[in-house]
Amino acid sequence: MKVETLNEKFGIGKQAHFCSGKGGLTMINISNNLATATIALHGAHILSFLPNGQKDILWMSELSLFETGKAIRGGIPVCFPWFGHHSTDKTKPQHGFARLQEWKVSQVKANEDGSTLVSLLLKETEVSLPLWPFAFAATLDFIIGKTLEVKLTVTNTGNTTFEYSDALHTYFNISDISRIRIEGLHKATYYEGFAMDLKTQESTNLTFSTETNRRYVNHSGDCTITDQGYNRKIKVAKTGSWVTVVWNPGEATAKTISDMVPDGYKTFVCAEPANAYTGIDMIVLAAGESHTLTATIGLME
Ligand code: TA6
Repeated sequence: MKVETLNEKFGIGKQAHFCSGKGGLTMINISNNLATATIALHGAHILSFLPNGQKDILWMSELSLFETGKAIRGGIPVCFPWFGHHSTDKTKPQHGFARLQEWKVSQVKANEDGSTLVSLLLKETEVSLPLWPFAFAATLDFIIGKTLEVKLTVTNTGNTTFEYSDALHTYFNISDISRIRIEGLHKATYYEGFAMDLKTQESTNLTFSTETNRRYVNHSGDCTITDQGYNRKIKVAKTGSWVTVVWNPGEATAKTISDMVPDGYKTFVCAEPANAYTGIDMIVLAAGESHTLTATIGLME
């Protein structure tokens, strides 16, 4: 749908305005009394979220691609219907196809509390079916207010049971990776990278001095990112998620990532509400069933 038509059908003055953004991708700019945000229809990908008077909560790579069929680096990539590599076919796109496809707008609404709702929809397509042969409806609801709520609901609209993994692969904007700590993972068990041994986090705080890529399993609690440099605490609350992924590539791996500047790793950390450990935390949906994963992200007073 053209930008003009989207504005006619769904626009709400300055509060919700569609435009052609970077790389010609269609985006919606939200500006209400509580926050501003930008969401690309490509991938249902939120690029920025600024509660009033604050620096962006989300990090965006200055070298990110903005191209049809390519993933955006930063913001919140939506990983679905699998997280990471496909379990049996490595030629299929990493983190699934949802972040590579343009989603449709189903609703934009000014809420009474001053926040703005944006609902986007993805169903099976000619692109998705060869990769994953199931009928589905995925809805991504964003509520842009004092906090950012992101809700991914997947419904099995076909006749056969399917399983999937998912993640809201959130890149948080931080002052410096050496000046943050994450709380909420004490005593949680995790897998590091591709290692198969389960470890337990003994420390109260997770701090970063090297590459970190952990999947905390059986973890459905909240996390808090305390940033000494920006003097703020970001709370990441979630529902419908049993895995928390924490990722920072560190210096050496960052150099191998082409859509990120070499020291880009210093200014973000990913803390990701997910269901993402093959064999343990897949979501299984019979015909007609739905599952919802939500993340609520905001600053602690
Ligand atoms: O969430 C961590 C992770 O799965 C890492 O292993 C790392 O590869 C990262 O996601 C980024 O993946 P991407 O495909 O966006 O480069």
